[in-house]
Order: sequence, then C-alpha cells, then structure tokens
Amino acid sequence: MTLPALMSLLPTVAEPLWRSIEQPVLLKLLVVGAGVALIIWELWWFLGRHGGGVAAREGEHGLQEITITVDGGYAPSRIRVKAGQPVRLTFHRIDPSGCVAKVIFPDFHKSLDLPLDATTTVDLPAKAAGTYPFHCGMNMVRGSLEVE
Ligand SMILES: [Cu+2]
Repeated sequence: MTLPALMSLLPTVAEPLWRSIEQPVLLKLLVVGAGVALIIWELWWFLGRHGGGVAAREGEHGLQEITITVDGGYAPSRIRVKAGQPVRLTFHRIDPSGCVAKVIFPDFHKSLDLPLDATTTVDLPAKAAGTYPFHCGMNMVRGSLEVE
C-alpha cells in the first residue's frame, strides 16, 4: 500500500478535537467561590454541631422521653438527658430513604429498625455523664444523646 493510500485511511481533522473557551475572570472566581462555599457547608452539615440540643421531658418514675422525627436527619439530633435515669426515645420516620431505615446505638449495643410512617420506641438504660452518639446504618445521619 502506498503512503498516500495509507494517509487517506486516517480521519481528516478539520479542527482540533477540543478548544478552550475563555471565560471572564469574575466568572471563574464566582465558580471557585461557590465550590469552596459548598465544601464548607458540607463539612458543617456532616461534622458540625448544630444548635444546643433539646432536653428530654421527664415523665413518671424518672423516665426521660423524647420524640425524634426522622426526615433527612434526626430532629432533634442532640438530645440532653440527665445521668442515672433511663431514657425512652421514640423515632417517627417520615423519610422514605432506605438510609435511615435503621438506627444504631453503638454504646448501648443496640440497633433498631424504623418502619416508614410509623413510630418506633427504644428504651435505653441509665448512663453516666457523657456523649453517646447514634447514627443510621451507614453512619451518615447522626445524632447524639448528651447525658449530663
Ligand atoms: Cu444512612
């Protein structure tokens, strides 16, 4: 095969496969700024501590009770209870995401299935002062029991 015949087999490239489109500096800064803001917001959302926590109400026999709404997160996510008294948590799950179908209490060696559109109650024994986290099955949605 001759060289011209070989060359004819190659695709003819009329223009480069890509070219850079020059953008105004202000737009570049805006995009970078928005990206940084989203990263900060994400870190705050997943790792930050939101609000001062909500105290559980104290019922009969010193049982401390609170209802937690499960909708994209736990509301409230920080629950304040008194040390040395048992705790009853009621989860009301309205979030269809499978992510929150389970809640795990590592320090209590307990896990709980949360059916959708239902309330599920768990009794936890009295604990010494400290912070006892709980989270969804994948440890993405988090809350904590703050015993004081
Ligand atoms: Cu999850």
